[in-house]
Amino acid sequence: MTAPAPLSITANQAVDALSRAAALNREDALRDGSLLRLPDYGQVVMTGDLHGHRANFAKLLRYAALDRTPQRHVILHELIHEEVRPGQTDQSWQLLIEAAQLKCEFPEQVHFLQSNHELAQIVGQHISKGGRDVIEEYNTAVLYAFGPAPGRTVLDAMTDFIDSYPLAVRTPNRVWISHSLPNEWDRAAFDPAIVSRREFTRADRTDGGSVYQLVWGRNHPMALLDALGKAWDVDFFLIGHQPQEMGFEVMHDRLIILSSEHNHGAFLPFDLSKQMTLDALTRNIRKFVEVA
Ligand SMILES: [Mn+2]
Repeated sequence: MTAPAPLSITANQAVDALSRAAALNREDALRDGSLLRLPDYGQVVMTGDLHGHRANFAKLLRYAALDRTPQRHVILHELIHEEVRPGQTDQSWQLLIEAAQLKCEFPEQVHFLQSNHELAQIVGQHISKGGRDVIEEYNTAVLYAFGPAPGRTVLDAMTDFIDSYPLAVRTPNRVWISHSLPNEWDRAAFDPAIVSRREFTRADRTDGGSVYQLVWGRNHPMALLDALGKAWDVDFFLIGHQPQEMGFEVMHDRLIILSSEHNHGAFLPFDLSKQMTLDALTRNIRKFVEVA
């Protein structure tokens, strides 16, 4: 795999793309509160976490061919905070800017979902991975790339862009799409109607709040899926968040977990007009390695 060329962009161009993409997210015609309701025609491509994997992002775009397929939607989430080797810096900010540019180019087809790493970036909640503080590393990398003062304007535009993300997608053929789902033990405190709101408080977005629970949960037994399926009137759930060595996992006849941040990463395209089964969804899973 060859690494993509570094993004060549000025701070002003980055701020412009991020600000325009944020406005487009907020004005999305499909948006109902913080839920995107996809139409009953065309196709959607759900991905797993990308964590700065620009080579897989490039493959996704080649597969999706958005310019030639105007009824196809692509769902992106958890684009930032990449796994770095010692001596390297986090370059995932490049993917966030590229994705914002893509939204500007295809505003009706490209959609974002809130994720825990991106949420942490905007509430300033520190995440430690292997002794590293990923928020600190990310901010430092942006300031280094653009210079301290312009870098600060880029970071501010990134915060506003992430703030504009919806929380979930619902398809007319009864599929729920979000970064994750709340934990079973959060079920009593979690408010499924959080997705109908547009504005969130700090309490909603930090530990104990429903936005936080939606993007951070990792324990989704059958009973939880049954309860959420009723609350949201859906049959199946597509999420990311939990790393999958082989790109995906299928659970409880209702849930598929995707991950897109490595060479065995996967994504899932499906038709919005056809009745879906878990088998049909599972058969549609594609590997990035299959895409030329
Ligand atoms: Mn996550």
